[in-house]
Amino acid sequence: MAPETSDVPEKGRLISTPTAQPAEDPSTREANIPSSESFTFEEVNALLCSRSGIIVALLGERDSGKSTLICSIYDRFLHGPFAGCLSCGIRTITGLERKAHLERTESGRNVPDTQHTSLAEGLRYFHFPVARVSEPGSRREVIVSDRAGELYKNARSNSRLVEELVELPSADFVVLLLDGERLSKLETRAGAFFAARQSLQMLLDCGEIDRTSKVQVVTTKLDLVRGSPDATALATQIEEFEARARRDFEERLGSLDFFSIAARDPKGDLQHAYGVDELLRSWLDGPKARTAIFIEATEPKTEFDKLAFRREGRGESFR
Ligand SMILES: Nc1nc2c(ncn2[C@@H]2O[C@H](COP(=O)(O)OP(=O)(O)OP(=O)(O)O)[C@@H](O)[C@H]2O)c(=O)[nH]1
Ligand SMILES: [Mg+2]
Repeated sequence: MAPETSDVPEKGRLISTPTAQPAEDPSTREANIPSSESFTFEEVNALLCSRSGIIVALLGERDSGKSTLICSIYDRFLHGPFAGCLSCGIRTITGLERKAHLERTESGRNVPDTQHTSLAEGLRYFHFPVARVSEPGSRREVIVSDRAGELYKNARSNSRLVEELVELPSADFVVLLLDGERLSKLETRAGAFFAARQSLQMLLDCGEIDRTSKVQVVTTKLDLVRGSPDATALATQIEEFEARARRDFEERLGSLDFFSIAARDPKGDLQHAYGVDELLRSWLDGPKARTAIFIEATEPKTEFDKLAFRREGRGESFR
């Protein structure tokens, strides 16, 4: 995958805090969304009442690479166009910079890292407003959720916790990360495949995903997968996992697609955000249109609908 600009962060290396920040977006002032660390569920709702957006719910066990994926999108946009798009006014720069701190030279580290997301941080959303380079008026708000992997792990064995995953009903894409590091080691491989299958099964059984859901399973840390001592056998096992998941789940979902990424290969063999451009393009290609979410005074279905319904005084709390 060739870089789209020569000014890409050096492969896998620590990078300095960039001085060029994405331009402020005046239109978000109209929506009354202040610049912030990250967006809450309510702030995303307010933003998407007035504009077209795509909500991506990132799911995955602890250390599967959720936060690093978010940081890699941010880093690539700081250095120019990415995935055929320009960034036009990220509002959650403070939170993204904080997330990216351990990959900056200023952190004093020798190798880049990402800080573990704690349960106490709850559900947070990060904002990537983008426009296609070839079509500057094509602005879309891409909003990506992040939270601690512990909750997803705990929810696999406790279906009552699934109700806490409020990001799911509103998501245009449910993106389940399959940890490439766990796959690369024989002792953790079976557990990683099992966790991904069990997550899909549980979300379907609880009705959190259904025939309207676009689900993407993303194998992360492709550098480690390819560097595994039995890389050929592992590649076959990943193919078998995907085929079985298609057989068992595809008919019950809107779509089921598979991707591989290396958001940050510390050795630098793979380009920074390797494969992430393809993922971002897929989000821009296939969202539900969401210009104004609440038009009809019908019973709300998604969490965002329910919240707006309550705010407008149109009904009781539904969940
Ligand atoms: N080798 C390699 N390591 C990666 C890659 N992406 C992420 N990592 C590492 O994987 C570890 C976990 O990444 P995180 O992004 O913090 O994972 P997370 O899913 O956010 O984890 P929680 O916050 O605990 O839920 C970090 O040490 C990252 O540096 C990659 O592409 N290649
Ligand atoms: Mg995290």
